[in-house]
Amino acid sequence: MANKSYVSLLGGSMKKFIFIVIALVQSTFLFAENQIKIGVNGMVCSFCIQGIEKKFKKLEQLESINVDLNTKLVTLQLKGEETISDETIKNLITEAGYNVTKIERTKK
Ligand SMILES: [Cu+2]
Repeated sequence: MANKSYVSLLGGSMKKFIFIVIALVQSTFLFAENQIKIGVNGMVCSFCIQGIEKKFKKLEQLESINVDLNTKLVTLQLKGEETISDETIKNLITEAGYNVTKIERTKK
């Protein structure tokens, strides 16, 4: 019984509070194009994925990386308003032994 009233007390105001916090956090990232999709030719297997992931995981701007063999896309999610130059991306992909076909920058 005590538990139930505690939860219902939190319900309304807590939800509103969480909503505001989420809205604020999202707005700070609105202007950063911190998702980068890179078209990469030559990736065929899990070793290719590992090789590319290894190269990019050295970058401190990186939040996460996804390599998709079907779409031939490497998707980088960067932290906050961090960025990585086209030159750095091309160098890392080339060093790993592949070719960049396109680079697209979007907001998360
Ligand atoms: Cu491979």
